[in-house]
Amino acid sequence: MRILKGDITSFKADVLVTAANTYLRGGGGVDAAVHQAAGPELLESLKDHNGCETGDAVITEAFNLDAKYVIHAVGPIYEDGNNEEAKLLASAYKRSIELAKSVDAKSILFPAISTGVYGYPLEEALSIAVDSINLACNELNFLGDIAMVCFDGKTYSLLSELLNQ
Ligand code: AR6
Repeated sequence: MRILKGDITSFKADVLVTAANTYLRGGGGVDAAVHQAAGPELLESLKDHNGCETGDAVITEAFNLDAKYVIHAVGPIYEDGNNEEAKLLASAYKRSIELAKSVDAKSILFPAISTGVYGYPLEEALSIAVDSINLACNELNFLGDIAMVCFDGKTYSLLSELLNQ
């Protein structure tokens, strides 16, 4: 897994993952940046979907983004860690890789799902991200390139430490 720093919309890949909410009608954080860069057709195309469960994801075209598809993954809102948050976060990553594989994508960019507005403790969320991505790639035999895009310095340095990079 590679680590990139910056705005996810400034990088190119077959699939760009955004951190969405269950309504799939746009939002703040990384989702706002993705919708802004993709253009209004992204929101239109999401209207074909009747929302998305936490821990699941949906795939759309990428419109004006430098990508083929956008995967809208819904991570958990962190409460106290006793509401299946870890399982749901891991599932959001796994479902995204499953969907990327289903369209034969060769490269995926992930943001740090749930670590912004949804309040997941950063270090724990990054460790779950790394483990669940590795596990899902093995289980699903996904051989493409995966990068985590870190928007801020703290996320970047914690992830670099976790991955010994
Ligand atoms: N590129 C990459 N990462 C970014 C960007 C960007 N342009 N902007 C923010 N991040 P968040 P969540 C990082 O809040 O916690 C939305 O309103 C950010 O620093 O975007 O899963 C949705 O609609 C953090 O590390 O997502 C939902 O309602 C990470 O992306 C809710 O927020 C995730 O932060 C989802 O909350």
